[in-house]
Amino acid sequence: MPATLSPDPLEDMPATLSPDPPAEKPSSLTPDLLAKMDAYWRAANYLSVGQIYLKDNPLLETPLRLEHIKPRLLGHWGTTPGLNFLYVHLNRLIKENDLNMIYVIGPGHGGPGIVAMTYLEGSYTERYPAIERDRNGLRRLFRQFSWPYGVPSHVAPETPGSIHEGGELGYSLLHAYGAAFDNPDLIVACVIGDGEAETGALAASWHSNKFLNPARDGAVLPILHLNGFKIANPTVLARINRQELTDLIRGYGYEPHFVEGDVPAVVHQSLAGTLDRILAEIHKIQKAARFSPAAVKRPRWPMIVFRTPKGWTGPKFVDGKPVEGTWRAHQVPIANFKNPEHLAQLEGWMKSYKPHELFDERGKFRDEFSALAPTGHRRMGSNPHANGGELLQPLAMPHFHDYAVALPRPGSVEAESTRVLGIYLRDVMKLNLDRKNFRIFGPDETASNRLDAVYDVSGKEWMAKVEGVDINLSVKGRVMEVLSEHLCEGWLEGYLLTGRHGFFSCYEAFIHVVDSMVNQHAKWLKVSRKIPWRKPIASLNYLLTSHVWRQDHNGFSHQDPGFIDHVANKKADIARIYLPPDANCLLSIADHCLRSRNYINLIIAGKQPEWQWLDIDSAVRHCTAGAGIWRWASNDAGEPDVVMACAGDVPTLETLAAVTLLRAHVPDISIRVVNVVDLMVLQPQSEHPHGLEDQDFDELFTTDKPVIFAFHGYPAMIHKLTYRRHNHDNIHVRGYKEEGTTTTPFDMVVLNNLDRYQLALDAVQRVPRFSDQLGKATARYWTAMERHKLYISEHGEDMPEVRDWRWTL
Ligand SMILES: Cc1ncc(C[n+]2csc(CCOP(=O)(O)OP(=O)(O)O)c2C)c(N)n1
Repeated sequence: MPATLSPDPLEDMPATLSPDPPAEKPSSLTPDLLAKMDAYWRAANYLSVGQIYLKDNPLLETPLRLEHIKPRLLGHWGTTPGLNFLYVHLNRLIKENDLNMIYVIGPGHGGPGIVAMTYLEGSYTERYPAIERDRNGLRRLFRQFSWPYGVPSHVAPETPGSIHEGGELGYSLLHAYGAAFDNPDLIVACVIGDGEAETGALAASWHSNKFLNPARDGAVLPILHLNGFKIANPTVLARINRQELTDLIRGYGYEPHFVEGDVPAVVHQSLAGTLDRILAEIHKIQKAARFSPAAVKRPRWPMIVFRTPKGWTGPKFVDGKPVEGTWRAHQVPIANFKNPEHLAQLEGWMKSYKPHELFDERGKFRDEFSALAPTGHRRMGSNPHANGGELLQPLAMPHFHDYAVALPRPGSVEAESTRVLGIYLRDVMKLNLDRKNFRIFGPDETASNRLDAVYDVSGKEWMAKVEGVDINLSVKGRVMEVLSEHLCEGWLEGYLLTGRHGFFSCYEAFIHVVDSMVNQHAKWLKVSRKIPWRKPIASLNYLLTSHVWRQDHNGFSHQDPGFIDHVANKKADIARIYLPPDANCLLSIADHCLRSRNYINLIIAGKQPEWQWLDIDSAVRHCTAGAGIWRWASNDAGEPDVVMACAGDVPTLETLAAVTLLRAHVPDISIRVVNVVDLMVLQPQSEHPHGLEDQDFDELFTTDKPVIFAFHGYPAMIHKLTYRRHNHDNIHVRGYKEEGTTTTPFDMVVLNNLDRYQLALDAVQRVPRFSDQLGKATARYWTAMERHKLYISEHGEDMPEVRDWRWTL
């Protein structure tokens, strides 16, 4: 579906800025409104400081004493007043314009601020009725913060209105864009810490504007929170000159609007005016795009540079050292309350917000101020987009059996598993085009991973320039391709967290780029499960292909199956790992994963032509069980000499080839072949819900026979999963041991001792009754190895007996 126009008008646009662009002009908040908004901000700041410091005396009705102070002071003040200031102003914008808006906070350590704001607007108490809107509620609100079994210091899943924890900096803008995709009425205000902006993920995130279509998607309003400092250092963006910063932001395709200062009244006016102008600009962009979607152009979206002091309104000096406007404001500006001056200073600081003006005698936020907040779902703490499960609609799914590879018997047909899956995904896409709730993500690899059938129904989203040579680019694409695993992951997370579905395909080795992001998402899911009001969201589905065993052409850099280990460390109620041995199993697994909720599903499958083993009915049975004896490949009649186990497509092939070798050379050997498709069946039931009961495990693997286990990943994983099983001492695992290079596919398995000759030798070696044959078997092995090495050196490809091998038993 090639795009026929170039939607990018920015390419030739000269920068028109003067060397020192003027700050935004003040606007016209009435004095009354300004005073009330300032009071609202003071209330939020008061509650933020209260949460960090106090366990009692929330309204300072008696002089502050040591016993009112928390014994452990945990929290971050520095970013909080800025976040609060922005929230108050976004509230005005929402209310005056009836906006559908959510707030993503990059510096998630500003948690006390968002808790305070959602408390003031009432969202918090609706989710947590014990935190009432009176003196008792305030006391509990303060006490629970960063308190054992209370609430975390960050904008956590517990925080109403949040889709972004922000503990690990770098992903705010990605989550914001993910939320905005396919949500045309939504505006996502996204605060980016100026420290956060130094991360690689955030630096690349600005380019998300080349993938957002104003006709179809919502808007993201990036707000760079230029408070100048990180924990202990200045930030880069605060120490380049204004023109350089402007050029950088314009270079990313945004129009910066500067709001700066440290005099609240001035900044209030400036921000209000700027937000009004920006909203008008957003509406203008959207109106133009929606008026003629076919001619949509990439706009220059507005963004805000919000330069205010770190720790604004906090203590200016503590112990003679400057705090407000410095890195010292980052966490807890005043500590060590053994010093009586500090107690007085904290009390003075808190009283500077004039709490008695803000809260009535019962501790309730006064109506004249609380009336400033939006109501119902318009409150950012109650917007259903920030609790995506509330909006989640199941996908319309094709019947996956219809895409099955037909095979008369095991090993009689070859197919590329991911290509088969691609046709199925094409139809998942097609069936959900109207619902606008499914996207496919990949770092420039959708076609390489053989999923290109999806382009028949949806192009690749692209708002930048299009040239004649390009194919499948479209301003309406639902396939998201950008060479950044960070961007793919972050967009997908944002998309899922706001109640939609997605699928991420990636080269196996490079998914590690997002290891840490996966950690964060897994943590989010784990915590969310225990929060009754957080509704389940669609699972995060990975297809890892172009995997370790078939990266022979790209070499060592592309060979790493360690993501399995990474995901396996996650909580059992989150992590699922599947190794379908063929296309029909892959279909069955993918269908299951797309229907599942709240999981991280890891699927690993090859894209090369491979022998197919199971017809679709057998595949469904096998995948439902998670592991099973392949009777057609076994001859054990219930009492094997050896169990040949395998997990992963290439290990399955090598195992079956080893079986044919053994049956040829050791005619009376009795072999059982067990294939594992759901890796977590290996764990005990007590550890993972998919874990087999011990008795079922023993029925597959026996209690006393040697198990030669050929595994896709690092061998230690199998030992880790099975160490409590009866037969563990007898499980001998072959897998990837960090040997690789640019070589033939078969040499890859040879280098790692996962090859059929090795597996066959292992079997003979481990069965006591064949000890007299070990010498001959070992000689056979070395002869085969010599033949293999000589052959590939001379011919550059694998031996015919390997290339042409097929299942004949
Ligand atoms: C990826 C990552 N690295 C390091 C940290 C530790 N850390 C927490 S806050 C912070 C400074 C953040 O600065 P900024 O983004 O400017 O936020 P603000 O100044 O508004 O607090 C750092 C380095 C982190 N949370 N995440």
